[in-house]
Amino acid sequence: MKALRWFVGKIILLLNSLFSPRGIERSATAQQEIDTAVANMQLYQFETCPFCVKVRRHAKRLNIPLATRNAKISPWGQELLEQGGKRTVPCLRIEENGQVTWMYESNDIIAYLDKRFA
Ligand SMILES: N[C@@H](CCC(=O)N[C@@H](CS)C(=O)NCC(=O)O)C(=O)O
Repeated sequence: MKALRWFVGKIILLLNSLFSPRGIERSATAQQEIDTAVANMQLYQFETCPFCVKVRRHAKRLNIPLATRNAKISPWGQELLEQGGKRTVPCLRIEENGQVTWMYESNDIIAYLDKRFA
């Protein structure tokens, strides 16, 4: 089962890199504003989780440099559990005006990114 999961994970990563989405283009100024706005967000994720791949691909399509934190590696998994409330990925940590929001659910994250950056 573990070997199968490893194999499927590798296939997901291969397909993801073969069919990598093209990012939208912006003026240097507009891109700079986006880069600044996204600097207070981090995506807690697993490399081969299909829901995480979906969010990462969407971020690539929107051309936003979304920082990722591998929740399988210490201390991110523990931090996600303790501060977010559960270890499920993907989860987007958003820090705004000193307030932190932990957003779970890939579709909600994608909708949020669209609202902010599309
Ligand atoms: N409906 C969720 C599904 C997320 C999900 O099932 N994530 C799995 C990884 S692919 C997970 O975090 N499972 C809990 C765990 O592995 O601890 C979404 O779309 O974000």
